[in-house]
Amino acid sequence: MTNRTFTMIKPDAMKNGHAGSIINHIIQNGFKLVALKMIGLTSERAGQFYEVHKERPFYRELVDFMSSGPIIAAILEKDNAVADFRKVIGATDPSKADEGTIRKLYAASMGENAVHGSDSDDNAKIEGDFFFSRLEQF
Ligand code: 3AN
Repeated sequence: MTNRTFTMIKPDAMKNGHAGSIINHIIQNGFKLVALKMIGLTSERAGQFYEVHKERPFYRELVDFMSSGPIIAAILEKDNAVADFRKVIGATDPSKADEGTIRKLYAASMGENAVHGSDSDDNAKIEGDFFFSRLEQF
């Protein structure tokens, strides 16, 4: 599957009231929603999701943050979805993100950076399946 990616609207953007604007921004950039849910991650589930970053110094901070409030998880469809969505969200560090990107518009810091976007087709599939059953993926 090369035309899908996975995203989360993170707790900072949810708390700051940016969820609606971010979903609209995503749709306006040509992505179609094929799965969507609002969900609270426990620290255990957040830890599993970010398992690949387990050895990084920011892992605990990241898990605590991602379990600090509800998120919106979604699967998005578009040609070249993974790469195009990374362009739409901007750099991991919002201060380095290009003008008009979601992180430039809505994120405050490297840790609390408003949105997640998968970094490969394989991870998009793994991450989408982490949140959505087959019946929830349209
Ligand atoms: P991206 O989300 O742009 O793919 P990754 O995969 O390097 O970035 O990092 C995953 C997540 O870990 C980021 N979205 C961010 O929330 C967090 N993170 C990355 N680097 C740092 C850091 N230096 N300090 C705190 N959190 C970080």
